[in-house]
Amino acid sequence: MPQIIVDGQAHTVADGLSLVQALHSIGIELPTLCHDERLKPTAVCRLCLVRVKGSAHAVPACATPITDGLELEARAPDLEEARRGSLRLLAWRYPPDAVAAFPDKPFHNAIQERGLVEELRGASNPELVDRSHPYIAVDMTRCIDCHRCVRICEDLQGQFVWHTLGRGMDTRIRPDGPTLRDSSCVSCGACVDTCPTGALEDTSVLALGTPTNWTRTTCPYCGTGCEMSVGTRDGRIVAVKAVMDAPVSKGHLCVKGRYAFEFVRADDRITTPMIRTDGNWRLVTWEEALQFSAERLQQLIARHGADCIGVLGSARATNEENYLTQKFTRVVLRTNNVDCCARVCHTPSSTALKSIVGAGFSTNSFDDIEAAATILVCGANPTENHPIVGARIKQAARRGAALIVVDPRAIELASSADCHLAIRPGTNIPLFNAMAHTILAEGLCDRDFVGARVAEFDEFARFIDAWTPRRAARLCGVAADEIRRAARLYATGRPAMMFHGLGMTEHVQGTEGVMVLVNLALLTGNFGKPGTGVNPLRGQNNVQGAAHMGCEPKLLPGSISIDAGRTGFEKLWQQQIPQAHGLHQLEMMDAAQAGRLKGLWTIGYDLFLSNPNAAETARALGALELVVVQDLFMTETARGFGSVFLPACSSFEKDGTFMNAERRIQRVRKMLEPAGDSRPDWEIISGLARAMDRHDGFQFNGPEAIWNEIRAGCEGARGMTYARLDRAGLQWPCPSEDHPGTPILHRDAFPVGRARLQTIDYAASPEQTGTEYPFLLTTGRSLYQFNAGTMSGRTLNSELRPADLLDIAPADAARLNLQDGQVVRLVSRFGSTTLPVHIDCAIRTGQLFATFHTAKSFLNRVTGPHRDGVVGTPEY
Ligand SMILES: Nc1nc2c(c(=O)[nH]1)N[C@H]1C(S)=C(S)[C@@H](COP(=O)(O)OP(=O)(O)OC[C@H]3O[C@@H](n4cnc5c(=O)[nH]c(N)nc54)[C@H](O)[C@@H]3O)O[C@H]1N2
Ligand SMILES: Nc1nc2c(c(=O)[nH]1)N[C@H]1C(S)=C(S)[C@@H](COP(=O)(O)OP(=O)(O)OC[C@H]3O[C@@H](n4cnc5c(=O)[nH]c(N)nc54)[C@H](O)[C@@H]3O)O[C@H]1N2
Ligand SMILES: [Mo]
Repeated sequence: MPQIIVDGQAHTVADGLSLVQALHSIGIELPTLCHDERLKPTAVCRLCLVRVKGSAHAVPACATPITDGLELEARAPDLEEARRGSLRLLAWRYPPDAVAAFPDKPFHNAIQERGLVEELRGASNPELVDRSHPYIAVDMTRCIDCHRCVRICEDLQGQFVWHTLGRGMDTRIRPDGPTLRDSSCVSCGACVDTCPTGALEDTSVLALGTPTNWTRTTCPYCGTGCEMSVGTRDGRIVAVKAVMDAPVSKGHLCVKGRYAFEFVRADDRITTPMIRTDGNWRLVTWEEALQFSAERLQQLIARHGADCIGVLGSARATNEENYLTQKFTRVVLRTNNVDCCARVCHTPSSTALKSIVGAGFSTNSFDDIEAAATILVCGANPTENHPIVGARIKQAARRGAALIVVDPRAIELASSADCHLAIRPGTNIPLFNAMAHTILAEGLCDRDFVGARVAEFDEFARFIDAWTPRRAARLCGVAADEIRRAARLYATGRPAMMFHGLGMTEHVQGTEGVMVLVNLALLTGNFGKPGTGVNPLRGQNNVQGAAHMGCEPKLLPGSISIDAGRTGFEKLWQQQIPQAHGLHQLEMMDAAQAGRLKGLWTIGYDLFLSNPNAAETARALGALELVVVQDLFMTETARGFGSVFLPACSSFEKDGTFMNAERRIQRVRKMLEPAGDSRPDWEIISGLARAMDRHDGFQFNGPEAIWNEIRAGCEGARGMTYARLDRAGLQWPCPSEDHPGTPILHRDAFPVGRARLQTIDYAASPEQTGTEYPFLLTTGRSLYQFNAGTMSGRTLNSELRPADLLDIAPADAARLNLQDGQVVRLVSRFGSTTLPVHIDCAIRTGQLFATFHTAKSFLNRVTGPHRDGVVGTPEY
């Protein structure tokens, strides 16, 4: 730890601090109006000037590195006088009311501490006020030209919203549109976070006041796993801030984490248990709801056997809750019919990875983005769906990493890419086989890696010989030369990292699609090293955890097969695990239609809205005798088919852990009391166990006790105590309390020994275009809304994205004489719906793309019945 001498006194300061941070740590607060630790110092405000011994001029502390023995003056009278002078210049045009309203802003602090409040002379100029944005209030009368907003937008988010206009004293910072609302702003709030004055402010703070309490937790939206600090006041969330030392988000958040929290207090949140009789919901007590559910489950089991019940865990709930869900299913209901929405999402990824390398996880970490020389993004749209990952990839590309994007649409990352392969949907196999062909044909394999760790190379080489880029080009619509170029970039720009999404998995060849990606990484030795690997961008906050905790018909907690884990878990639970194979959730729907499944308990999963081919889902759900829905809101499943509603708590109202896409277990912390009579899912499950006369094994005094049972059952969690998870979490596996967790898997070996290259031929989807159905529709997401929209749809995000849209190419729109925004009827072989069109150059002629975030458009009325051949994931 370095020693520094400040104003004649010696101090030992922590390693790795900037000088500004070091001075702060010893109680010296220098005003640093232009400085933010997330940005490179520009030293323009010159308020943090210090005098280093031996140098003639004062230097800005923000740009001065710490060296051991550094001796400096920080509070000498002449330095203080210079600071006063600079602040005075800023003060004369700054409005005093801003300081009174928000005394804690850095600039306001600096003014007050130096007794300069009297010198504030500015007045608010309505022309510089912009209240167009639902979350961000702009008043550029309060701007002091520190340019932090401009720089953070560029250097953290990779957006270029803020610009300097005008000259001299009339210089103003403005968004790149007429208003902030109509600019290229993606509403991440980084500019508000960094603004040292009142120029940029959260509208929620203006309306509800500054927070009085801050709680660190993990974001409830996607699988990136950003940690955030939630500010509350009078029992209500009023603001969210990024956490600087968060391992994934590193002081950044996206619009959902930062702003989309108001759903917790939505008026239509269901907070009392309900039972439906003769079509009408009736409010009941918890005792009645649990007793009723227990009796109905017991009756059905008595009549039809345990396998007539299915249970769906929630990718939105905690690990502890999903662990209890599958334990309840297996030992109380006595069936393996338990699954979660990983099935419709990344089960193909985990299955492909598990079968080839032996572990069904992302192999690397988000920190590898900065280590990779090449990044290949396939069938994923990170700037909208995993925005913090997207921003990090954009910054890596700006710094010179090669970027390859394989996506039918010109997604935002395509504009930063060295190579965008606009593949025809459903043809990943030919394209990636042809890339493998090129790698072999041009001698770009990593011979050493293949020789040491890969199996069946010769068979693969014979097979792949036929997959020439020319042959693939005819199928996938990408020119042969482009395929070769991408293959060369990926194979020679090592280390090369891959990210993939649903454009790989939600296909009839979804699992096989991921397998052909794994082939590429094996051939080029891109495993087990920093900046490499195959990395599925997992969907929801805890979808990785839900499946990993055993909400999977064939797997027990820790993702081990029932055969391998049976003895251990039977001992831990003091109960037998049923022998019969469980059904996955689409098989449950088939079984319901066939009359074999009679009851379903769905926890935090709106399957009627979210599963494909809604007419079929409706027939299945309609055939059930009991549908228990446990959610925050009246989902479409509950509205259409629910028999009992058990109101659950959101993650702001309970404790526990989530597991993100890079296998990181992080803490979730309660900062609000449960709304109304709602309860945490784990308590509801324990309550239902009690109602079914099962006390043993379901009595816990809190989530930590459940977690400790998980640690007892799973070797990979053994070293992760709640105390160790407290900040930043730990990455699975972490087998002992002195183990640091595992950022990179398969460093020296694969769990399977040698990994086998896969020879996979192309099988076209049965769903093809023709004269009657000329358009090929794919469905996906948009930045501002999240999945079923139950949460994001109950926030001001709905002002930013009010409806689902059908993206159509300009040429097709012109041919059909469609105007932007016009509502159209969309008809498929399976159903129809109506929604507005959006004319979009990012999409090719003959293709359509729609989001599925609202019940109003109910996109899954038009999606079809085709499924992945290995694990049943729908072809969305
Ligand atoms: N804002 C927001 N973020 C989210 C979600 C959300 O609803 N909203 N949902 C979360 C969830 S649950 C998930 S699973 C993730 C999903 O995140 P992504 O995997 O990024 O999901 P999609 O938006 O469905 O994007 C899939 C991409 O695949 C492309 N594609 C379609 N067909 C093909 C093909 O045949 N080949 C290739 N190579 N590409 C193809 C599409 O054009 C699209 O850009 O996002 C999570 N994050
Ligand atoms: N057309 C089309 N359809 C798709 C897809 C697609 O690409 N295209 N993608 C599919 C994919 S990848 C996914 S993951 C699914 C997502 O489908 P869903 O899982 O239905 O969608 P989510 O919005 O994630 O909602 C889960 C539910 O959890 C509730 N919830 C939130 N927190 C908690 C909690 O702590 N406890 C409980 N009990 N409930 C909670 C929410 O209110 C919400 O109703 O959609 C699938 N559907
Ligand atoms: Mo998902």
